[in-house]
Parts: sequence; C-alpha cells; structure tokens
Amino acid sequence: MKIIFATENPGKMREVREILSAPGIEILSMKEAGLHPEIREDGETFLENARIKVRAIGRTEGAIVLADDSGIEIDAFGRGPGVYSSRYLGEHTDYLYKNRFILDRMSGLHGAERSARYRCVIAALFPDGTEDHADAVMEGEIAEEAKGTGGFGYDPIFFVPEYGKTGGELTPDEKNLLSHRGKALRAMTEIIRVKYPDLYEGEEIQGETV
Ligand code: ITT
Repeated sequence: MKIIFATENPGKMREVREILSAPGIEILSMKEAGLHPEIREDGETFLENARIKVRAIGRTEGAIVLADDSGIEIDAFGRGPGVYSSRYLGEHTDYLYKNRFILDRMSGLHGAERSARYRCVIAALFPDGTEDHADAVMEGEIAEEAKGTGGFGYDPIFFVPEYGKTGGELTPDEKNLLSHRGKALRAMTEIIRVKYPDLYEGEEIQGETV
C-alpha cells in the first residue's frame, strides 16, 4: 500500500515520514508521486482545506491519499491566524520576520495572555472512495523570545509547557510525541488499521503499540 501525502511543505513531510513510516507502506509526497495539482485552499475551516487537498489528488488505486491542514491559534489575536497561518503576513514571507512581528505585537502581554495552540486536521481519501479525518491540538503559549532552530514555521516562538522549551528547541521525537500533527497522525493510523488490518499491525507508532 502507498500513502500519497498532499503537501508542498517539506517540514510537514519530514514529520509525516517520521511518524507514519512502517514496513510495507511506501510514503510519497505529491511531488514524488509525480502529481502537481492546482490546489485552491479556500475553505473556512481546517477540515474543509484538508478535504480540498485530498480531493485535488483524488481517489487513487493502491494508495491512501492523506493531507494535513494545520495552523496556530493565538488567543490574543482572536484565535488568528488559524487557517490563514501559512498566508499570514504573506505566503512567501520569511518566518524570521513573521515570528518577530508576532513577538513585537504581543509585547506587554504575559502568562495566560500569551496562550496559543497548534491545531491539525488530517483528511484521508481511501482507494474505495470513502473519506475520514482525525484532528488534534497542542496547547502552549507564545514565548517571550524566539529560541531554537528545529521544527519549522512558528516553532521557535511556540513554547511547550510540558518540556519547558520552544518547538524550535525540541528534538523531532519530543515534538512528534506531543504535537498536534503527531497525535492526529496516530489517530489516523488507527482509522487505517481498522480499514486495512494488515497495515500498522503490531507497529510501534512513536512509542505506542497499535
Ligand atoms: P500544504 O498546504 O502544502 O500542506 P502549508 O504550509 O501551506 O502546506 P497549511 O495551509 O496547513 O500548510 O498551513 C499550515 C501552517 O501552519 C504552516 O505553514 C505553519 O505556518 C503553521 N504550522 C502548522 N503546523 C506547524 C508546526 O508543527 N510547526 C510550526 N508551524 C506550523
């Protein structure tokens, strides 16, 4: 069985491989599958956008098509940028600038006033044409300053209380264990396992035997 993952974001793709890899499953990005669909992410929710991405690839013989739509919700910004996270301050704007801008805009806010979360929806389109999805959040806060170079996007300014570190300072394993994407992808492996019992049977998915 193949998994075609409908993303153009290399940071996401790296985490997807770390979490979903298992013997007997070939994981391909859209590009690796030779697919370059025109995707207009004009949904108003993470779920709508995740569905738009899997449907842009379409039902595929011998492959489960998955997509991730995710973002950061900053409570002080009315839960924005949310679904607009990748387009916030311009789609091609460097994250050094975006993260600096957020820190500046939040100066003067402390403690609970800096609460934020990452949210992720994973959509699936199966070879039989059926669809499903899984979602998860990771609660945290916007750090007082950017730290670390790991992860991607907003990770250097996203403080994870459980570790006392920013996402940028976490190892890949630490991030995957608690992250919105890690949790949603593991929930998706459960959905896949129910549909295709041979896949992920007895596999250790980031520390949990499924
Ligand atoms: P694809 O649509 O091609 O998958 P994208 O980056 O445009 O790539 P989204 O529309 O889902 O994906 O936007 C997600 C954005 O949310 C992402 O670009 C980051 O800005 C932010 N984000 C989501 N998860 C993140 C994480 O784990 N670490 C850091 N930033 C994250």
